[in-house]
Amino acid sequence: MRHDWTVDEIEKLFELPFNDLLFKAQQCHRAHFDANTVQLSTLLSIKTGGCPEDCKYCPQSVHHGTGLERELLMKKEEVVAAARRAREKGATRFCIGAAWREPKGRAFELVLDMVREIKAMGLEVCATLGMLDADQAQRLKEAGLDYYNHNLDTDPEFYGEIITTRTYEDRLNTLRHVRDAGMSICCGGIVGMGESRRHRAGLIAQLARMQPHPESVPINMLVKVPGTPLAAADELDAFEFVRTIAVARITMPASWVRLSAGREQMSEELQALCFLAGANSIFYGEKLLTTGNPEADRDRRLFERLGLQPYREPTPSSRRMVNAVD
Ligand code: SAM
Ligand code: DTB
Ligand code: SF4
Repeated sequence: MRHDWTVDEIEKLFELPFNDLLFKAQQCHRAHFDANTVQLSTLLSIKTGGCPEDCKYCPQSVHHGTGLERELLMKKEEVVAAARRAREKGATRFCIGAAWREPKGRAFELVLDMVREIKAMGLEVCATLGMLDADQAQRLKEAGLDYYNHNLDTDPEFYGEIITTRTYEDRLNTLRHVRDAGMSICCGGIVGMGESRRHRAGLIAQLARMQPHPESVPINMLVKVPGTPLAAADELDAFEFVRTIAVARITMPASWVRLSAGREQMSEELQALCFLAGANSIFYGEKLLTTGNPEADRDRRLFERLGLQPYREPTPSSRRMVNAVD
């Protein structure tokens, strides 16, 4: 497994003829995974809106007038009931998200309780709660958290255009704490924010240079939410999105690459191309955090039409598929 990718090399992958790029991605995918299996994670926003950070893409920031209704931290019983429904529908991982800069005080204790209960249901548990210190990461691990999601979002050189209230270094520090605590990392980014291809290559280089690679790599297509500064961002060419997935697959061949936000706005044919490019994980269930996602029934029908199988087993915290070598 390589961890020394340069931005130039990755940009060259982006420049390949589409068919050559997809062929290469398929080869990598098939060397490490069953190419017809897709992992399903269900998201739940346990604390919505009112976030002090200024991420330009995000409907939950207090800095943007999106009209989103703020909600307090959900009760554990409601969260556990949602996790049970997700499990019944076939998800193997439940991911709880909170619109916080970082977790604090009693709210953090309540989240630890939620993690324990969801874990006891036989689901994998993921959380995305903002920045963590070393002690918080350790406590989440002890509560049974399998994955922590914390995205780099974009290239370090473009980052300042998107977020000013938290640095790239802050993000890398949180990821370090998650790794040191022994949890798996879910880390990716967003495309379609007006960044260049070079910036997309730069984001993938940051991820692919991590050692080990993040076990899960969400590639989000910007969801343009009215009221956010990026609401009128130019549409990204759909093939460029597929290329980004393919490049993530080639550079991080044994990671789960997630076709993440933006599926509701995509045709099923485009989603099929993403699976062909090596995406093997999705968010499953009618809602992401605050925006929509395809209905579960619709995804099940799509899987049937494509002969895709949901991955049935929880994927424990280390790398886990056929032939994976690191
Ligand atoms: N507040 C925490 C944080 O930012 O670390 C956790 C929740 S935050 C909403 C999780 C991720 O969702 C962000 O890092 C970003 O990549 C993604 N996201 C948020 N809004 C999005 C949008 N409009 N389109 C695509 N992805 C989005
Ligand atoms: C990730 O990379 N994408 C998810 C998850 N991690 C937490 C969130 C997408 C959010 C899309 C906008 C919303 O629904 O608020
Ligand atoms: Fe807050 Fe996370 Fe949204 Fe940024 S992405 S505004 S940190 S909820």
